[in-house]
Parts: sequence; C-alpha cells; structure tokens
Amino acid sequence: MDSSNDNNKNGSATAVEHGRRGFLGKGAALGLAGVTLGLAACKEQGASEKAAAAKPHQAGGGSEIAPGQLDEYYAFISAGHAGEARILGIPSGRTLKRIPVFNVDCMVGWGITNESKAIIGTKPDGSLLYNTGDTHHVHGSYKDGTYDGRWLFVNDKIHSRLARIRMDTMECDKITQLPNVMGFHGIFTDKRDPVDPKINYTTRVFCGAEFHIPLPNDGHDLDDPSRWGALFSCVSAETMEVLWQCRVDGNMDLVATSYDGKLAASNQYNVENAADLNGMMSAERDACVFFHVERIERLVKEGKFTTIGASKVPVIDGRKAANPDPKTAVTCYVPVSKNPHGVNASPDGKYFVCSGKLSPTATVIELAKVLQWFDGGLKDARDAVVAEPEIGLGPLHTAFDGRGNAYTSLFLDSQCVKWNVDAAIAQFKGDKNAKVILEKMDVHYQPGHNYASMGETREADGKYLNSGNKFSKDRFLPVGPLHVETEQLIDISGDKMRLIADHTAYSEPHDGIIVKRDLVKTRQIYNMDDFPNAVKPENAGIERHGNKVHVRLMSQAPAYSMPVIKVRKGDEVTITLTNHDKVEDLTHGLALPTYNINFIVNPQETKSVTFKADHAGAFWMYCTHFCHALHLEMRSRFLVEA
Ligand code: K7E
Ligand code: RUQ
Ligand code: CUA
Ligand code: CA
Repeated sequence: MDSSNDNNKNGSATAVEHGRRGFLGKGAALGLAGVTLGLAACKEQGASEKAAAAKPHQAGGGSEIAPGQLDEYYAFISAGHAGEARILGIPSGRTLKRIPVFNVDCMVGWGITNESKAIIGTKPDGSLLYNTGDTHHVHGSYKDGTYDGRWLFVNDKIHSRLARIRMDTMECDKITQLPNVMGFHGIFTDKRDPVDPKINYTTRVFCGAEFHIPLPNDGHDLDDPSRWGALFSCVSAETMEVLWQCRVDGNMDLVATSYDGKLAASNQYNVENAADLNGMMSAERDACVFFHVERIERLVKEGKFTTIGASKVPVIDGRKAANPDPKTAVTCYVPVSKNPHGVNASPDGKYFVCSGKLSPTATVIELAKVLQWFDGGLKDARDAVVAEPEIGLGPLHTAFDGRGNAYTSLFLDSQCVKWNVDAAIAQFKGDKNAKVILEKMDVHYQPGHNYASMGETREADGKYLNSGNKFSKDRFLPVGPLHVETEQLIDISGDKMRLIADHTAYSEPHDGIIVKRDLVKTRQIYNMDDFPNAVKPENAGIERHGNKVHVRLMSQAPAYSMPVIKVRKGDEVTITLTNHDKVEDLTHGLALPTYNINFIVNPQETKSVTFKADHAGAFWMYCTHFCHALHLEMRSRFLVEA
C-alpha cells in the first residue's frame, strides 16, 4: 500500500519498510518535479522521526480541555470538496459546528429550504444551480489589524464563488459567483482602505484565479489556450458585488494583503501561461504579482476599463505589456522560486513569504520595496526579494508566531520547519553565521497548510500551530480505503515545538484561522422580526390561491400549530414554519416522509419550503430535532387527497 515496492523497482531506495514517512520523496523537488510524485525516492529515517514517535508532553500547554471547560480559541477551517466550513475548539480539537455553504446539508436543511436556495442560487425550475463546492480558504474581516468578529469569507474553487458567513449566527448569508473566472483558489480580506485612513476595517475581498480560460468563455478560442487569460477579482465585503477585475499575465494561486491596505498579491506558478504540466514547470522562476489597489480603483473611477462578454464588471489590464512604466503600473511581478505555492503576510506588516514548492526555498519579499518599485525607485522588481532561505523540500504555506519566526509546511519532507525571518535576511545579505533554520519537526504526514493562533493578525500570539496533514496513514484506526485526515496541534510557545495532539478531520480541510474566543460574539436566539415571512398567531393557518397552498405553521414544544393539514394532489405547497420557542438551544425539525423535506428551525427562526404535492396519501410530518420529553409525539398529519 505504500511506495516501497515502486522504490525497489526503481532501485532508488532500500527494501527497508519505511512507508509511513516515505510516501512521497525528495526526488520530486530535485528537478524530476511533479511528474514523478507518486514514485519518488524515500528519505532515510532520522533521529527526529524517532523523537516524534515519543509520547506527547503533558500538562501546561496540553490539548486537553476538561469536561465542562471551554477552549481558548475558535478555529474556523475549510472542508475542501465537502463544500462546507467548520468550527473547532482549540486546543481541544472538538468540532463545534459544521456550517453548510456550498454543499447540501439535510440536518440544517441547507439547499432544501427556500431561503438557503435563494442564497445558493436556483435554475428557472427552482432546483439548485449547484450542489457541489470546494472550500479551501477561510479568512475573517478585520479592524485595526485584527479580527472584528463580523464576517468570515470562504472560496469555492469548483464554481468560482465567494461565500460570506456572518459570525453572530455562524451561517452563510451571501454567495457571489465571479464572472469569467475558473479555479478561484486564493482569497484574502483587505485590512484597511489604501487611501481613507478612517476606513481601518475590511471593505474588500480579493480573489485569485488559478485556471486560464477564454475571455469570455463562450466557445471561441477553444483550440488556442495561449489566448486564454486569468482575472484577479475584488469583491465588496458589504454588498458582495464584484467591484472590479484585473487581468494578469500568468495565473494566480493564493492571495495575501498588506496591513496598510495598499497591496494585494498572489503567487503565480504558471507565469508560462502553459496548458500542460511540463509547460507550467518550464520557467526557472515564477512570480508573485502585486496589485496597486489605489491605482486600479482610480482607473475604474475614470472609466478606463473594458468589460468581458455579458459581465458588466470593469476589467483593468494588469498585463506587463500594458504597464511599461512602474510609476503608473497597476501590477508588479516579483520573480520568486519555481512553481511557488502559498503567499503569507508577516504580522509585523513588512513581508510576504512565498514558498517554493518545486524549489526547497522560501522567498521573502519586502513590501516597502514593492511600493518603492511602484514609485519608480527600484530598478528591478526582483530587488524586492530580501531573502530566499533554503528550508526543506516541498515548502507550501507559512505561519508566524509574532516573535519574528516563520513556520513553513514541508510537504515532501513531512515536516514543519521553524525559521527566523531576520536571520534569513541577514544571510541573504552575506552573513554566513546567520542561524536561519531553528528547528524541523516531523508531522504525520505530508502537510498542506499550517496556521498559527492569531497568526494572520497584528496580534499573532505564538501559542498554537495547526498542521493540516494530507495523509494520516497509520495514525488512527483504519476505517477502509479512505483514511481520516490529521490536524496536528503543535505548541509553539516555547523554544522547542511540541506536538500536543492528533485531531481527526473528515476530508478535506485546507486552511484555517485560529481566533481568540473573546473576539467572537454570537447570538443565542434569533430575532423573529428579522424574518419578513415569520408566522404569528394572527396569520397562522392554511391559505389557498388556485392550486397554490400556503401552510403557515408555528412550532412550540412539543407541537406544531396544526395537527392536520389537508391539500390536494397537484397542489404547489409552501410550508412556512416559525419556531416560537424562546429557550436557548430549543430547536425543532420538520421532516415530511417521501417528499424529501427535512430542515430545522432554531428559536425564533423562520424557514420555508415549496414543493409539489405530486403523490396522494397520509404522511406524518414529524419533528426530527430532539426537543422535549414528548418529542416523538410532535407530529402532524399531512394529507394529500387523490
Ligand atoms: Cu495549499 Cu487550496 Cu491553500 Cu490546500 S491550498 S493545502
Ligand atoms: S429515539 S433519544 Cu429514536 Cu430512542 Cu432518539
Ligand atoms: Cu420538536 Cu422535537
Ligand atoms: Ca512555473
């Protein structure tokens, strides 16, 4: 089941069983590149590996939260192609909530109720536009350089949609599809306005685009990918409208923003604009493209933009050929290591770090120098690079502890490497004694993102680091061919990193943020008046207009307001249900057998469903959510007359 057989065939490794760590080896990064990923050679087992197998440390900084005790942090994480977002407690790793976003969830009724369908979007026949999604990155809204607890934003890579989650209810309230974009991968909120000092909070969300497509994607240029392009998008955090897009050379992967609001950037692994794997790996260097937000928005204001196809969104040309003079350019392409993955902002606001992926290095870019380039004061964009330390194989994502140290995930080495940013800069300047690499710690196995507590804010506190690992192998009981994933929690508060917990995760979380619990303020019950269609005693009951029937229902434990509901076969039925219970946590459900209806209403909440009563009979409409000693008795007869 591991790669050792392949290794033997290739003669590139010993017959020693080392499948646990050796699944993917160093060969991939050393010039053989991605094409050999599955067969690559294995690394030797080292002392550090044995150390990792030792028992986790105890007490003081452990992960255990005693029964009845609360976690210190929330983690808001993505769920990959499960399509949702999730909330964990940190350090316990306990799952607190799953937030349906792009997926359909029959516990909540997401994708089933009219309200959630309106957010996801429907086809003319009322069915869902999409019921799949791929969430990779979750980022919060900011104020004064730290989380304001207002919103979370999450991407859908499959259908290029941006979703917003309001943090008072932890529910998705808006979804926007980006026009003329495919492979929306990186996302980041801005932290303040580039111009107006009063706007010290998030108003924009920036979105990268990984895949080139014809612009517009309407069937032309299908045989000539060299004419395809990629657009960087800016979305209003408040209205969720797409404000503008910027066309670039090459593609875009992940996104970072500066603390001063002036710059957004995206790492590019395909500056080659290639359509195949070999082409995407042909250039020695790729780039990190920086966007000058103020200049782009000035051009939009002055009307100096084009539009693409049916989209009305202003598009600014950020390609190099259209931006010859740095002093007016909207983009700056800083050359970085080959096929990078990940770009992360240091909490001191000074640097962005891109990881090499196919190069064993990280590239440190100084933002002041990028701004200098935009002012015409830096000859070569490459001069904005102030360090490029060698850190290990397959570097992907970098987290920060607020004490000047960076933590980069090493996919191929299955490690987390802790390195010092200032030392890397000194080394780049020629200081041979600079101690850059502070520690390498094994993780299990093949990490994607790692992220630190408050690490994406000015308040980075250097307490916890989560390593999201892609292969758990033998770390947990086997459960069939699909293994659970591991989220390993590492205590980074001391000089040495300490692995303190292996948490499981259902596939497949990518990135997340760890937020101090006091920054999050949720409400305990809804406000009935927030729902224009709330059912109250004065409008409750059944109402017929032709073959349209509206059932206005209330729930109060342990009963629905109508014991019998009678409709005729062929009716279009809408059931609106308002939960009149006011007790915290007192949720009711509504399931309608054979009609594919299932949803819940939380205290003081209203939801509705619409369906065709296309088959006759008696159906017990029952409460699914345990609410009362007489929960099982909470049901009504839904009668459909032939
Ligand atoms: Cu590296 Cu989509 Cu952030 Cu996954 S991406 S791990
Ligand atoms: S009934 S407590 Cu199905 Cu035993 Cu639930
Ligand atoms: Cu109402 Cu169970
Ligand atoms: Ca490349």
